[in-house]
Amino acid sequence: MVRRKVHLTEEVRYALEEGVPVVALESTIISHGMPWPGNYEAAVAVEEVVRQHGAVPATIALIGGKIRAGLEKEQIEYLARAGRRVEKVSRYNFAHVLARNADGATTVAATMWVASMAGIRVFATGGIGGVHRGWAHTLDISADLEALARTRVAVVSAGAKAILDLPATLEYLETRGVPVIGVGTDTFPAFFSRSSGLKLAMYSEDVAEIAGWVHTHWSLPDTGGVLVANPVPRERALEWAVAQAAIEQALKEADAKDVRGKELTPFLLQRIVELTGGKSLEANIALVKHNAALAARLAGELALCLPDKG
Ligand code: PSU
Ligand code: MN
Repeated sequence: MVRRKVHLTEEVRYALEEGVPVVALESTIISHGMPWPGNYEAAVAVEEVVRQHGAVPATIALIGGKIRAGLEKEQIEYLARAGRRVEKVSRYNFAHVLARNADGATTVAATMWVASMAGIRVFATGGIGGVHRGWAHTLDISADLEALARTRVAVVSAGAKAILDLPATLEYLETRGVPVIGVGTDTFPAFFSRSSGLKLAMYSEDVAEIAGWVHTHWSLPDTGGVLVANPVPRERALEWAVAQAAIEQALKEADAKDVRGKELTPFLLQRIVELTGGKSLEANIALVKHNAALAARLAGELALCLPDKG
């Protein structure tokens, strides 16, 4: 059996060979998470933030049946323009997209998988998927949580998306052995808002200290990912009440229209952008950049802990 190879750009290949810090970035947020042309501008800007903080960005996607870590600008533009015409790829449909030589925008779950195949240890996103509200009826639990349980990658996110059942999401992460580390906060961030009010067991402001914790986690057998929870910058945060009102409304509409499964998250995010007059999109872009900066610094610190991949 030949193992599928991950196609790297020159920049990413060189960085991985020479031990330069690398930060993985996902592509579902480009094709399904934000509208054109802001999605293209944001994706390119996020890559730039990673570079400014001393790491090489590796945006991950499936293009033409190839697994790619590191994209050319034209490829990012293609994913941004194509939007929903590009399949949203998680782990369950990853092989199906490859086998058809098709294109896919990778979710957090799929991006973590590719990052780990390529030897990339740090990944920046907006907010991870999690346990959906009403999970007891739908059993809708994002594959992102299973990926965090299984795959050794540190994911920097602004907590989980506020459209979710956040207490249940934290419970699930605890059950599956995933450390959740707050950055400068002892509560779980709620994506558009800085805090959900839910207490975290671990937090620090010091990136080197966080890297040390991640490194120690990976020195133990059978450990998987780590969630580094970095709150949205204060000046772009939505007020809790404003965010909740938009979320409640969007959830009601999704229910009325029977939007489910993989369509649910993109639908809710898009409606919330409309309902907040674009404020949630500004928050989303700001928090992804903020996470990218932290991820680059974390990758730098981890490179000091892990001279060769570990
Ligand atoms: N966070 C964002 N925008 C997004 C997503 C997360 O700010 O578009 C995407 C991620 O790719 C995440 C996915 O993995 O939504 C979760 O989808 P689901 O709930 O269907 O697993
Ligand atoms: Mn789901």
